[in-house]
Amino acid sequence: MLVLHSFWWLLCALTVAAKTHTFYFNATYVNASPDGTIERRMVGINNKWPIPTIRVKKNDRVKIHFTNLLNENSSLHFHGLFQEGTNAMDGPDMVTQCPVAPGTTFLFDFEVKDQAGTYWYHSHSGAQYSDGLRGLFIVEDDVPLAVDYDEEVTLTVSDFYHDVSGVLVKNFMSRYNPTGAEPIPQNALFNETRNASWVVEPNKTYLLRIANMGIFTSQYLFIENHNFTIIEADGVYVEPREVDSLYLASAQRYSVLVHTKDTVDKNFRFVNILDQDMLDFLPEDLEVISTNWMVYNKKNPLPKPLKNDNIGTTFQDLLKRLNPVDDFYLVPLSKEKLLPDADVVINLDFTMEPLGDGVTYAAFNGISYVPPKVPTLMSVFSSGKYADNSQIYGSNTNSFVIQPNEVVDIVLNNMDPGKHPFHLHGHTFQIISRSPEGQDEENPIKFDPSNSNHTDYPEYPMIRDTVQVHPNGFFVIRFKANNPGVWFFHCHVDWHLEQGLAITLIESPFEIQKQEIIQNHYDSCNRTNIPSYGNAAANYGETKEAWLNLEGENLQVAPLPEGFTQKGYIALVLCTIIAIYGIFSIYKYGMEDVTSEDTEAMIAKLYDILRKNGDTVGNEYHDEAEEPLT
Ligand SMILES: *[C@@H]1O[C@H](CO)[C@@H](O)[C@H](O)[C@H]1NC(C)=O
Ligand SMILES: *[C@@H]1O[C@H](CO)[C@@H](O)[C@H](O)[C@H]1NC(C)=O
Ligand SMILES: *[C@@H]1O[C@H](CO)[C@@H](O)[C@H](O)[C@H]1NC(C)=O
Ligand SMILES: *[C@@H]1O[C@H](CO)[C@@H](O)[C@H](O)[C@H]1NC(C)=O
Ligand SMILES: *[C@@H]1O[C@H](CO)[C@@H](O)[C@H](O)[C@H]1NC(C)=O
Ligand SMILES: *[C@@H]1O[C@H](CO)[C@@H](O)[C@H](O)[C@H]1NC(C)=O
Ligand SMILES: *[C@@H]1O[C@H](CO)[C@@H](O)[C@H](O)[C@H]1NC(C)=O
Ligand SMILES: *[C@@H]1O[C@H](CO)[C@@H](O)[C@H](O)[C@H]1NC(C)=O
Ligand SMILES: [Cu+2]
Repeated sequence: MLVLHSFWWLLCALTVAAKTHTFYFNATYVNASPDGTIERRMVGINNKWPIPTIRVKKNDRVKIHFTNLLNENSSLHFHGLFQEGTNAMDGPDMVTQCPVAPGTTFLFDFEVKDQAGTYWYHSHSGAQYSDGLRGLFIVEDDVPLAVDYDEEVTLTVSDFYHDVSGVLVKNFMSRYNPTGAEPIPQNALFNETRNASWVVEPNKTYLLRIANMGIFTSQYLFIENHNFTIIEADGVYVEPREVDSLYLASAQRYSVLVHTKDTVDKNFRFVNILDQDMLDFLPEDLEVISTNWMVYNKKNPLPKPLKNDNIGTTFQDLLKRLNPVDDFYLVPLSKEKLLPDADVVINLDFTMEPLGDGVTYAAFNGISYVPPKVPTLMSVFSSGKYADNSQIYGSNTNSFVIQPNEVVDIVLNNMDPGKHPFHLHGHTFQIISRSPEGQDEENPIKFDPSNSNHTDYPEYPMIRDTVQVHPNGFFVIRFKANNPGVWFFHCHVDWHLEQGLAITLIESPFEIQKQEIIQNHYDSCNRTNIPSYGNAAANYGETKEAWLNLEGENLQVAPLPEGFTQKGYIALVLCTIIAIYGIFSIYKYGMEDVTSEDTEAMIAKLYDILRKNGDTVGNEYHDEAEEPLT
């Protein structure tokens, strides 16, 4: 009887503890000057920017009445939250829902359930989060952390553009950008500003929750003469690891402990640095180093900002002195063992190339993701017994159907010389293999399935929700299909997502059908004039044939004509550009003024690509090209 009593008491306590947090969020335009150089229009919430940090406890319920008062579509995604049983609340446009149209309200309503750590939320409509619709989402654990600390502090880093995302995407996805060069940010931000001071007390241990909310660039982060002890990555507790710096790709998070010194006689630099390897060219006026300060005593002077020309050494040497952790070697505190061999292996070869409209697209196995006519989750709900046929989700959505509890490997071969952080919605995953950077662009390091066995893989692989692949290298990630839902897997460089670098996992479709999809979803589709019934082409009928009929579906642009190589295409555009030198403003990407050095750097880069491949720049491409490109 006594035992029973305490059981009920405990249950009661747990039930009482789970709280509902209700928010009324109006998405509104706000003028702000994050980097202190220009004022621009940001996307804020309730007329404020930066947007609020959401802080809840494990098992709490969250209700966000999200009203779009912008003149563009919007949405919210809660990055890293599993949305167990509430797939419809995950947020990405055309994957789990229709966009939230201007003037309408969408209710995001879900329980956080059994997960805790540092997460974030952001728009999942186009590249809109680069306009500022991005904030932290912290889930506190219901038990105290195993580590001791005195105070918790949050910190975000991000990249900042002077232009709004719509303009950036238009210039980026253009035939006049033949190498697919991504927009170059104008500044690196620290806590959404620059030149910030973090005032600390001596002899204290701080828990810093850190997120890279940038849209493109990975960043290095360090405090002079202080170390970080990593205890969490992407919501996964890890065995404590002391490092002198961090490297955060877009969307990655860490919790670290920082112990302050006993004395207050000096202040220190707190520095975040854009990974300039990711930038296709370096404008003269771009400061990749952002200096902020850890302030022990306001009366003492702040050390000078680090600049390329005053670091007493070269920038590359500065980076060489840093030893950020290689996240492959972090060990989850849970000591979760390597999952058994995969039941399903999804092989993805990733390339970038121009298609027939001259725009550079990203593709997995030659297929560039194009959103379907019906959000994929709506197709699951409307297709009944045909929901486990991957074909109904379209030929351009890279859709894969997964059965309950299957172990899935995603093998990603990066045939591109860039770094890319990949994110899987609805899951964390084990990183079971990752190659170093490939040195030969013509021969990327590919995963060799015949040369892999258990002993090659870590016993306790690192687990997280966003992982970067090295240039011309590969990774293999593994997870168990224990969370029914339509889950997006995509590069978190949103410029690349715009280029189509995504796949769709339809995990346990018949289990998804048992979930709820609220009327609000259908209203959103109605307001955006998007059908909410049918296959990827919005076709349906009584028969299987009707569901397999994809006539009218959205497809990628046709390829460049036969015989047209990428190099040839670049040469063509280069000729055109040189001919019409004056229109170089298309490369400015929002810089106030384009110096001729920038222009020359871009031309040099284009020439370099051609030379490296032994081609010469000639006129021979002109004639054939005129036709297919207009
Ligand atoms: C940071 O410092 C730079 C250089 O002094 C200045 O141009 C900029 O306006 C400052 N930004 C902010 C947000 O304080
Ligand atoms: C959101 O906007 C509506 C309409 O302008 C207004 O009535 C409401 O008070 C706003 N809500 C908040 C939380 O600012
Ligand atoms: C919102 O999305 C729909 C569907 O893609 C589109 O037709 C509509 O033009 C968009 N609305 C705005 C304001 O961009
Ligand atoms: C970053 O900003 C948050 C919110 O304003 C603040 O609480 C926190 O102390 C700041 N972090 C640092 C390191 O200054
Ligand atoms: C620092 O704090 C610890 C624990 O609070 C204390 O034992 C120690 O004496 C302090 N050291 C100094 C130099 O204040
Ligand atoms: C930081 O960690 C490194 C390696 O663990 C160690 O050698 C160094 O002394 C530490 N530095 C500080 C300031 O604690
Ligand atoms: C399996 O891995 C071990 C350790 O790396 C290696 O020695 C062995 O040759 C591998 N076996 C196969 C069949 O690849
Ligand atoms: C939206 O709702 C109206 C009224 O119920 C209906 O007539 C219309 O067909 C719907 N539009 C779409 C795209 O579903
Ligand atoms: Cu990418």
